[in-house]
Amino acid sequence: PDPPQQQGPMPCLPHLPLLGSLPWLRAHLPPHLLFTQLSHRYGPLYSFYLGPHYTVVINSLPHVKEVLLQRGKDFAGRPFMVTTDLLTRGGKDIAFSDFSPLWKRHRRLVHSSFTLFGEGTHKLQDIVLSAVDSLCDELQGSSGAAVDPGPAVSRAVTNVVCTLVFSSTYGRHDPELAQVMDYNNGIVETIAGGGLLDIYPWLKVFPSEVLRKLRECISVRDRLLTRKLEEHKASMMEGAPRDLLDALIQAQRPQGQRSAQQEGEGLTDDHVLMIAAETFGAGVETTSTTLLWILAYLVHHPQVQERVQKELDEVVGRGRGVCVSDRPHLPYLDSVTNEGLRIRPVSPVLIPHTALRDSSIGGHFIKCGTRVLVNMWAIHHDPKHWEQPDLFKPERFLDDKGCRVTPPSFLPFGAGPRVCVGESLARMELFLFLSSLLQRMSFRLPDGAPPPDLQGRVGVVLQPLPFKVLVIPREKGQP
Ligand code: HEM
Ligand code: PLO
Repeated sequence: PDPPQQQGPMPCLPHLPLLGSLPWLRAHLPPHLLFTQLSHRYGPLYSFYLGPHYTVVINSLPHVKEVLLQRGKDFAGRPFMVTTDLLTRGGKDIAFSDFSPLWKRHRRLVHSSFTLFGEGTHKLQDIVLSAVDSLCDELQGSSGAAVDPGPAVSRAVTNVVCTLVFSSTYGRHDPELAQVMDYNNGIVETIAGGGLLDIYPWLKVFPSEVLRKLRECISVRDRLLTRKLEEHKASMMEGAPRDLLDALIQAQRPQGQRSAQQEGEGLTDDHVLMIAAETFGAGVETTSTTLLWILAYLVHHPQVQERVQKELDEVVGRGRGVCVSDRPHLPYLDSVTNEGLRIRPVSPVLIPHTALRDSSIGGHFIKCGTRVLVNMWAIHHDPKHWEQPDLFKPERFLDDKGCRVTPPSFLPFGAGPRVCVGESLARMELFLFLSSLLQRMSFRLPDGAPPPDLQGRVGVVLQPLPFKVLVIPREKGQP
């Protein structure tokens, strides 16, 4: 049901010509915390001006439902931003592209290609399990020394996505893998550093260190991907796509199935490259960040770790590897994953949305073109929906019989027309990585080391700071 009609105008922060509300937004807090704090003063729905751009911030569940679901189509646009425009060759991707019939077709195409290459097949499971094996070897090789799991986890996740997107698997010291991880990190660092540039696009006429670095990373990415595209075009077999790149190339060609052909309409080489690059980037950053947050919380909560391992021992044992079909029987592990995604959402403020037509939120008129920021952090930490929201308590996602429950205020992948296209892929990966790791080893705080920082650092995703763990191998065979 719609929330009651609001009386009076929507609360708005003070604003000046040109600067808008920026002088009032200069807190020493990351955006999701600042927006949450402002909601205590202005209420859950308020607005401000980012320079000239009128922007509405959503901090409560009924309004989130209106914007993403009930009137999802009204709010499925994306604003123009200098950095993402560079990254995507003018919006030839999925995530940062504004709404258009072409975008819609391409989004559907990506979705169906994922089904081909992962969900529902054994392929993804095999790819993940082989990456997990090398990750386990690498972590267990630390032989009693404290290690930062970050680089090894990123490498493993990068390898999975490289296999899915362009069938490359890399050894630990492969220079191409290092190059891929390097440019990706560079983009992650700069894409959110465009703050002011994205508000005042005319600033790009001035030299900018951020834009210089971003351009450099993009050119490394483009060289690598263009080579992959040429190789794929030369070696691909009709009707037998090996990976996402093959599936996209196939959709470009007039043969293909009728539906795939229609969806592939207007799919230029630029689109193929941008979609592949984005799947790759999204696949790596989100999954590795989530895994590291969960490891950090498990080190803080050894009793949770033990309970996951007890469940694994009972359901799977230690004599064989975990597989996708074990997932329905491991509800506690799923609840730990969910609690990780709740307490530290990868994207605490979703990618900005824009109103594609005149619409309304909470009974307030919203003009076409308005920017809408969905503060998912506020929803995931709202004491109205969560008891002690700042505590890590996986049991929230289980009922008193130990069966899964998913509260409506849990939306780590967003919802509606712009919902994440990688959710089931991500969930399968998270499951296979976490279960295999915890089946084979435990993670402890090294003697004398500080516990992992849980505040993290915000960029385009909310990442944990590097931390060290002690890896303790568990016995093979039955417990
Ligand atoms: C969009 C979360 C993994 C591809 C999004 C959005 C969120 C999200 C919150 C934005 C929704 C919005 O703007 O309203 C996550 C989380 C992940 C994850 C928490 C893992 C833990 C992945 C993976 C892929 C992926 C593995 C691809 C392989 C995308 C794409 C979009 C997107 C392409 C843009 C959709 C659009 O704008 O239409 N994701 N994601 N994500 N995600 Fe994910
Ligand atoms: C990560 C760095 C890559 O080089 C480019 C890239 C593409 C897609 C982005 C991703 C980055 C960060 C996480 C994003 C994803 C699209 C959806 C996902 C923003 C910038 C989330 C969590 O919303």
